[in-house]
Amino acid sequence: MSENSEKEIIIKDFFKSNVIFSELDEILRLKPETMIGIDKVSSDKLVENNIKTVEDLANLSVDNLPEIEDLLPKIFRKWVKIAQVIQKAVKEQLRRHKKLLMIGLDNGGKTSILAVVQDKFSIIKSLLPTRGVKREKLDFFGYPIVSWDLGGQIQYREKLYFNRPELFFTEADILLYVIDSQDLERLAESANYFREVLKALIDLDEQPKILIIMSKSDPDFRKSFQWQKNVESIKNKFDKIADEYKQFTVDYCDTSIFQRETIMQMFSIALKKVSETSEIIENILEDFTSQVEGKASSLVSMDGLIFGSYTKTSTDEMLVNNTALLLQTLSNFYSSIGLIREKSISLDLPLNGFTIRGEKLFEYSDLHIPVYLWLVSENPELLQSKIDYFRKQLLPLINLFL
Ligand SMILES: Nc1nc2c(ncn2[C@@H]2O[C@H](COP(=O)(O)OP(=O)(O)OP(=O)(O)O)[C@@H](O)[C@H]2O)c(=O)[nH]1
Ligand SMILES: [Mg+2]
Repeated sequence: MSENSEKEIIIKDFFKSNVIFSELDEILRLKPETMIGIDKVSSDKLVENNIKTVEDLANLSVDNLPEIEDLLPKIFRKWVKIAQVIQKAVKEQLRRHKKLLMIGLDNGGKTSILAVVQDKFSIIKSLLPTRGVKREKLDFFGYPIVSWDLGGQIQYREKLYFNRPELFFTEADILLYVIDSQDLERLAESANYFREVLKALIDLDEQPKILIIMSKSDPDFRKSFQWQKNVESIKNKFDKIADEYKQFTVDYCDTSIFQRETIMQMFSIALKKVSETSEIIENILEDFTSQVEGKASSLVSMDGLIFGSYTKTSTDEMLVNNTALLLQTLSNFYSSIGLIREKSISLDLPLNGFTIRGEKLFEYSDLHIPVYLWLVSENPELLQSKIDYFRKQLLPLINLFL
């Protein structure tokens, strides 16, 4: 049993046995009567006094409790103290997860991006607008990440998020702000929403890493002049807003749900921004590339997370990363029809005079996700003598990536 689930069971012990919750943070929104020792009548009294949830109870001060008819102060104080213990345990638990906030106008493509990253392609065409906030554990990269997908319809933007910003915008590690690159008519509306979000973050003294995603940059549209114009307008507008609030720097990525690799690359950039070890990984890849006389290298997990790359040009970067992601997709397909996964995957391009090769280095996390080291090289045979040396250096850094 993992440490996480042990703690969860301990928290559950504070509640009556018929209480069911699937997500940790639901606990704080439960009614007081769900706690052991609080009867329905007393709970109703609390609710009448605006103490509607475990969290409301925890937020009271034991030294300054309101007077509630028929409720002994001694008992009331005990409940508050227990609620505070629960609140602390839940918050500690949640903090261990990286929190990923997905924000943007309705219809922007937030929920679709989260579906693609989890390979849930079949749900995309039946997606409805997200109602309120949808929290989900991304059981994907092997790291503890919780996504908070904030439905972008106007009623939530106006009535929910900014009334209690502390419930939504605190302790986020990454903010992905999604703008529909095909819908410039709503650019001003989106920019205003973004500004409101930044203001809320500043008020709360929060500073997540921010990535602006220009969604719906589909392959055909991306080739058009219109796309270039739209991207330029978006960047102009959002750079200006970021300039107003100096503590934030923003980066841009474009994605399309029709090209999974654009979404994987976007997530890789986002996670690298919060990783403790990504810079060291990239230094090691630089050393590796020079020792094996290669052109470019990249470290990629079998589910598509790019931990780091070393390349001299952006063309080489696209070459190594796109090849890795596409050949790995092929390898996953082979594996799905029962073939044994090869330790080495190679693509020769003799007319261009080089080879792109991926070597399996190790597996990481409880999910045993394989990680491949990719190299673009004119002499791929130089790789073999060095691989063990780099395997040893890279494994601990991958385990500590997030
Ligand atoms: N062409 C294209 N359409 C997309 C893309 N991503 C999402 N869509 C479509 O855009 C629509 C809205 O997508 P959602 O993911 O539900 O949007 P959302 O941002 O979650 O919307 P709310 O939940 O209301 O905030 C759906 O019809 C998707 O199929 C994309 O990359 N390209
Ligand atoms: Mg949605």
